Amino acid sequence: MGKPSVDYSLYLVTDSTPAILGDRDLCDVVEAAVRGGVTCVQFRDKTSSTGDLIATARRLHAVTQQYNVPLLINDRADVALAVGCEGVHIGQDDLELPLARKLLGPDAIIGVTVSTIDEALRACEDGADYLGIGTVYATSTKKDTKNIIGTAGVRRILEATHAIRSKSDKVRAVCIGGINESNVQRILYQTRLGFNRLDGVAVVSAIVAAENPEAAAQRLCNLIAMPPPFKTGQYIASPSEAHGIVEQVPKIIRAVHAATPLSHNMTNLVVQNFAANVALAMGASPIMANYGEEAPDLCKLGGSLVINMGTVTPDGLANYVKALKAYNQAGGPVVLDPVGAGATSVRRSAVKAIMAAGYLDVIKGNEGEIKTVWFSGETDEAQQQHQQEQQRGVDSSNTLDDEQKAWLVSRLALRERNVVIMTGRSDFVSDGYRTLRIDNGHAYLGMATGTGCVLGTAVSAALAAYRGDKLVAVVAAMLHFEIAAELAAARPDVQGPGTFVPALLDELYRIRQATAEKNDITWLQRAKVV
Ligand code: 3NM
Ligand code: MG
Repeated sequence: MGKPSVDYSLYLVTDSTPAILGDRDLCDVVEAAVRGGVTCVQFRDKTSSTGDLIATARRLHAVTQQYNVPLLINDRADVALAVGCEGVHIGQDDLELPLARKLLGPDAIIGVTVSTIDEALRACEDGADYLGIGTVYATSTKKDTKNIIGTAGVRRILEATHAIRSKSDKVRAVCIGGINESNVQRILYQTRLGFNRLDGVAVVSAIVAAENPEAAAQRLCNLIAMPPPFKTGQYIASPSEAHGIVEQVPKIIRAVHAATPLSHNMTNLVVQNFAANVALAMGASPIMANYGEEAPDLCKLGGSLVINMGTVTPDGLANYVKALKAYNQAGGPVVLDPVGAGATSVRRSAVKAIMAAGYLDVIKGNEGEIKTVWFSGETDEAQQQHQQEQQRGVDSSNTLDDEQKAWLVSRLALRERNVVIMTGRSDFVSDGYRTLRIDNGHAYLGMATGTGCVLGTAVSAALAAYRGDKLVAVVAAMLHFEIAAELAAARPDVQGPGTFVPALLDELYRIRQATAEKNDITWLQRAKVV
């Protein structure tokens, strides 16, 4: 007969506990799910007797056979043998893969749960048909999971196993844990490394606990087949990229001027007024709204969102998450400013929670903040080591050289599939493929409060008005802002940081007017971008 070819795109794992299944019949739920588009079913039941397992698995197999979908049994090769279904799924503490293979034969489908690169490599070497990579996100369905690895962890495993998985008998990969309609597109998007990507996602509660499992499966199927709303035009590499990008800056400034896009700021107490004025000077329409319940309405206005963690509170975090999800769904760009990210454990976990909740088009921070964001997605050991170094003071504010900064922003952007800005005397910005250093700005920017935060607002305005190449929009906002700072500082009436701030607003406005109304872009000659 040979090994059946399996479509892993929407993989259902069952759960018979009352909290998830309710009082419904498991076979009815599975049949509805398969009708809705589930492509593979794993029967997982950790409590029933062997006799009951075999009886239920037989009924399930009758259903899945009718729809030509494979049925795998969690953990129990004996049950799979008794039923004659397509295979098993085994965890790290279950029976060993070579033994399962010996029991079930070469044509059985055997999947293995993995949460580390070592486990994944071993499963591939031992002849797994697919990897179940997890736990992506914490889930109430299974509380004894070992590692929450996020999308960054899934990527690491996909990357490390790509060569071995690509050999003649391809080893497929799905991920599991906390996947639902709100995050499935993002998880597939952020874990993808070109052609190296997941073959599907595995879910329990998103289907089994749904009121209508058929409709839920159908919606998930549709989402899996479509790109996420926040995916916009990809860049086309040009031979002189820095030059090619700077050339496009006036177009973005005119777009902001013409569109007056909404810049929705969830920001800290210190910068609200300043950020609103910067948005206005650049031609955007600011709203300072920290209450998440407003986001589902505001996101429909075609603007963008700034999440600035400067004043983080338990309430604040829930509000950020609500707004982030709303903007992701609407395709509205989101900028994260992880202010003080490494300073306290509350902020470190807030960064993790925000990153787990949605897609951030841009992450903007200083060196320490970007480092914290980076380590928040790396292994637990790497994170602990970083924290110890921070505590020992090894990691004081300026430790990376230019090359390391460029490496860090590009790797983080690649990992998150977004744009990352690291501010400093020189700013570094990257989309993972193109990495630029911007040497504009003025020392006064470091002497007035909120100048870093309002750059996030400036970036949000450009992203909202221009939905093409995100890196170009970001660089436009940075140059608009930093060259305005240079022009302001050079004015004879500016004596120091106090007189500098209002002059900065004036120059932001003047650059916009010159560019959009007089077609005068001489200011852009000051751009120092390499
Ligand atoms: N295995 P839900 S997480 C069965 O990490 C299972 O190996 C996991 O449930 C792993 O889709 C999990 O409801 C439960 O979050 C996933
Ligand atoms: Mg198991």
